[in-house]
Amino acid sequence: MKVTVLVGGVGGARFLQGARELFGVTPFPPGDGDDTSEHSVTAIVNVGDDAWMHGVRICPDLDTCMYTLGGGIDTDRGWGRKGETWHAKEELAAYGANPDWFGLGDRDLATHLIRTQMLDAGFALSDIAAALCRRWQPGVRLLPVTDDRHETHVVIDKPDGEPGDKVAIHFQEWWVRHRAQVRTHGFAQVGSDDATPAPGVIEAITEADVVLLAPSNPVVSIGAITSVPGVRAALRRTSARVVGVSAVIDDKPLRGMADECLSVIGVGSSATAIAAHYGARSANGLLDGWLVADGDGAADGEASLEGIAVGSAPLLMTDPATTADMIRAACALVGADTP
Ligand code: FO1
Repeated sequence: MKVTVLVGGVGGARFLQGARELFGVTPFPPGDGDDTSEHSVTAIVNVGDDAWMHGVRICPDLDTCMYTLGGGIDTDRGWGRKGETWHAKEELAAYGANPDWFGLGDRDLATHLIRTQMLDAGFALSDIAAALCRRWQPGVRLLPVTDDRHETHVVIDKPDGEPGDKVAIHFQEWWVRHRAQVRTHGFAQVGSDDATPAPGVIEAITEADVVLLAPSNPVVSIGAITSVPGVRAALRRTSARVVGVSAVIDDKPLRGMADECLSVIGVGSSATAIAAHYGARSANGLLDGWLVADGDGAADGEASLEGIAVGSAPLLMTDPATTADMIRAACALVGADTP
């Protein structure tokens, strides 16, 4: 089977651990002769969180997936490297260098330095991701949704401004510095006006046997991915079945601030509201199937989910085997056989 997964950061990485477990994929990139599995898993990864800081390019969702699948992640934080030290961050702060609110780890810094050097040498982000993965061997192919700049910026009330004054800040500042605790008016993808899908992204969608939307943030992860021109159209025309997994349990997000993001765009934080937001493929939306947590409302097939096969399963990704069961249930919803 060819499996394609749209993912963001922490939740997406855990979901990919389950996909790797279920489909038994061997280390990528293919062609090294050691790719013996009959299945392949390609992750289309959000780049909206990406940022230039202290002169290096940071790609949080790509790195979180790479480190998690490669065994280098700090499992308590869910991001950055285990065994991390923060000397460079402390030294930068001692010079008064900004930003001082972002956790730039010493081990993590090496990844950003390699990536920045390769960008400066003219390599595309997707080539850089493949090169970094030769070290980490994630087993899943990690593809940035675009090689172009497509950052998520957030429109907020201007701090210390006049009433009504607004300013746009980078998603990382909103997420890390402000923890979303500022009046927020909207999100915008900033970068190249003509961002295009990275090489292999459209094929990964149109040639898949099944496409999964991971239980990542529906707005700043799945939404940012599908905002890249061409991606939504590919999802609508693929012969694969497209099934999403709810990012909430008991209508509350598991991590991150999905509820904060959803309320900004006027979407409720329930499994039903998120599915209605994604829409049914039969009605110009994204979904053929929608897996919700046991007990969440959408399981009784509310009218707003017309055209979407809805099912329920335990959604807490406590370990790869449990996540594999969840993915098996999601695929079964749309008649996609799994091992
Ligand atoms: N998240 C935080 O909450 N605080 C941080 O200081 C922080 C630093 C950081 C450094 C590298 C990296 O790859 C991720 C980092 N994250 C941090 C997570 C990052 O903000 C992600 O964008 C979110 O986890 C959303 O996916």
